[in-house]
Amino acid sequence: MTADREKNCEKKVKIAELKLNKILNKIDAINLNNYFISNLNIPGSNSKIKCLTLCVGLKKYFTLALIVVSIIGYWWIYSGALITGCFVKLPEQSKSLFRSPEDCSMCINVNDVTRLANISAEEFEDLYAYNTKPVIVTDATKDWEALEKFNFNFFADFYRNTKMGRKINDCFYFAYKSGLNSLSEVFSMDEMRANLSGDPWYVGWSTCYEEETKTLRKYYNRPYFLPRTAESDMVDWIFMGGPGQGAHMHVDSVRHVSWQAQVRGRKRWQLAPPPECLYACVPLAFTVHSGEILVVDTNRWYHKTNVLPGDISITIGAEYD
Ligand SMILES: O=C(O)CCC(=O)C(=O)O
Repeated sequence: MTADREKNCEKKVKIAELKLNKILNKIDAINLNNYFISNLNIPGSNSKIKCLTLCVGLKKYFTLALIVVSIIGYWWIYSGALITGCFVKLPEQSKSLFRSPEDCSMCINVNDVTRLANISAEEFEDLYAYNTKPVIVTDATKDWEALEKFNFNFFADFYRNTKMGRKINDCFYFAYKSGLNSLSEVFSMDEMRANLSGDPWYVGWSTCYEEETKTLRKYYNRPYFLPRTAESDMVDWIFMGGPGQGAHMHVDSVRHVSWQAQVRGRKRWQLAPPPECLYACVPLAFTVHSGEILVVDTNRWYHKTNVLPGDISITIGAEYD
């Protein structure tokens, strides 16, 4: 009886070993690279082997494709980051979602905009240059040629004939609701629209080449009231367009406070405190007339503009530190 049992047991162990071997063989067959190499030259390989060979081949291509895609993806993200300084470009509107909360002392007791004239750079520095109360200086563009020369055709000629290395569509550009997607589209507009008789439009752009900024700056000066030590980058902003148009309510994430000279036309500004200060502060609204310069921290005040009826609106602006 015991001998029988032992035999039975041995049989079962053998069967188990056989099954295990079968499984191990299968696993070995799934060791695809070995399988591919060992079966590649077998004449008359059956269809299963062919299929496995094909799968292995595909697997190799897949691995290769994955490597190529990873390299291209890495290069794309990295080179983008080198050019723009960031890895992910956020849509303009989403930037305000990620700003840090404001200290509401920036807007408490600010109930209106102050108009100033004949103010020294020292006094301006002490009282206005670096605080958050918006001010308008009314006498700072008196000798600016821009007031006379800047119009749609001036910029159209300037950018069409530019020989200063600026490609017309380089730098920042804002189309707002114009449907004009680049500066070249702006300056290929038909005459009727350019004269504000067709579809309304409003656009903004920055200069970004030293030569371009230098050439434009021949038509306007550094505002006389800016602190003597204040410096500006070689980047200016230009906003241009017709009545009823303007920038939507937004907050900027530029580096510094800016001055904005109304070279032509009149523009209504609405400033709103940041949402977290809505109960502590009041919104402001005022008109900037031709020849006046607004100084405002657009990184802290939400702002919206609207060109008033009449002439085309042209604004030149720059940041200062
Ligand atoms: O001048 C305008 O219409 C818009 C200005 C503006 O939005 C800005 O400077 O951030």
